[in-house]
Amino acid sequence: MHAGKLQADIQNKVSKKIAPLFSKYNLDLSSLESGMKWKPIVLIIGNYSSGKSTLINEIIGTNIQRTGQAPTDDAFTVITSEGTDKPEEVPGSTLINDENLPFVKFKKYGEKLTSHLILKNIDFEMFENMAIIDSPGMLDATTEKDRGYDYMEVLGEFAKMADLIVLMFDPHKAGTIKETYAAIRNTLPEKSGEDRIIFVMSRIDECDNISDLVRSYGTLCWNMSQMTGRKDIPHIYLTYSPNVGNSQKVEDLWPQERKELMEKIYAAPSLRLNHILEDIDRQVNELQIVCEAVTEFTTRGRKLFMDFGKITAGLGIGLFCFGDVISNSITSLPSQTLISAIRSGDISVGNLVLPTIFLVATLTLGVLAFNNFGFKKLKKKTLADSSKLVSLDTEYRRNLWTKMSATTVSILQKTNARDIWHPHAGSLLKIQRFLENDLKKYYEKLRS
Ligand SMILES: Nc1nc2c(ncn2[C@@H]2O[C@H](COP(=O)(O)OP(=O)(O)OP(=O)(O)O)[C@@H](O)[C@H]2O)c(=O)[nH]1
Ligand SMILES: [Mg+2]
Repeated sequence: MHAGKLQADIQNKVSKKIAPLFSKYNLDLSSLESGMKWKPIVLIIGNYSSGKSTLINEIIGTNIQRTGQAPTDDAFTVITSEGTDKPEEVPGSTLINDENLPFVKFKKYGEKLTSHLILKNIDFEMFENMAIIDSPGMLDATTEKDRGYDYMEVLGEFAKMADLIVLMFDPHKAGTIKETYAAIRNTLPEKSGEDRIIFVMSRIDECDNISDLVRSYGTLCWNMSQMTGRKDIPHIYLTYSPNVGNSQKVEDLWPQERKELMEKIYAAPSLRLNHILEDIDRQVNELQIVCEAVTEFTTRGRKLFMDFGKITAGLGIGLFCFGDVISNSITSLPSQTLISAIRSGDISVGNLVLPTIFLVATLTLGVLAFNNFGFKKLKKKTLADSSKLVSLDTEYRRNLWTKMSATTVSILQKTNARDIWHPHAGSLLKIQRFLENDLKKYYEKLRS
């Protein structure tokens, strides 16, 4: 199936089958929906002067971005091809108000960010189905505060949208990568986020000799192993810009992986569908665990109601049969009890009045007791140990629950006794069917 058609198909299925369930459980699907709306995105981040803009200029073949040795650029620049009939530059204030673009969510970061966001529309065929985002370079921790918006959080938001994140650094500042990585990593899907990031050490031509390069590389690996908590180091592309690098020195001495890096970037659009599916997968699994917990809670609620029901019904039947006997022995009323009427074979409607009142009153009291004591106690007990509502047998499920438990608790806090009759199990079934049938089918289509 053609990728565009498949994407439209997925989008349609999500909005029909899944979106209503997200709103039912008060979960936000907007990031997914806005992500599906637009083109594949490559995000270039890293410390200042690491060569981000130089790399972008090289890809496009013109000096669209300013470059320089000091911190040069303090804006997020989205570069893409929107068509020659569209303006060459679109300011952030327009971008954050355009519902057809995925930038509406940046409104909440305020005017300071908006004035540092811009879209550049270029006439370049490859960018018709792709956008590259150049970002302000990481500064050191003290200068970071001056931006007027939460830079790390914004970086995380951009990372969430991106199909490929190129994390660049140069040999002089190999140690500064840690914070950038931390800011983006926890915004990405648990299972596959790592695949979306590629690490690039640029400007290696500036290393005077091999030991210089090895030292920088070592610093980097050390920082990376601390960040990822893993001993294996992901591939680090060692590159320099052939346009500005000291090519005389480097040609034979240094490795050059610029070509592979470029190919990775060019191939980013093909990752888009896979990422959309991964994001859906992650968010629907989050929805599923919430729904599972709520379903379990209502099941417990119904079981408790049945227990109350059994006791109340027993008491009600007892009082229906013998309540008037007790009343007769105390007040001599009614003059003839139901039992004696049955014995004498002369039963009338009048004999049923008091027993029926007893029965109805007992049942009503039973329901009131459930609503005011039984259910409230169950709710309190459940909320005190909400993790028991779901099975947490795998690491994945435990992480999922850590992320979603607060949402679940806030849903349960709002429930009242009547909600135990809500058909949550039906929603859960729909979610499971979507994960097991629809989503699997899409993954298969993508692979074929
Ligand atoms: N020798 C050498 N210089 C490079 C290389 N790549 C970039 N430069 C130079 O390094 C400086 C910084 O490059 P930029 O592309 O502006 O870096 P940036 O990451 O965009 O920096 P900010 O926008 O400030 O965050 C410029 O003067 C470039 O000419 C390279 O591979 N080798
Ligand atoms: Mg730059």
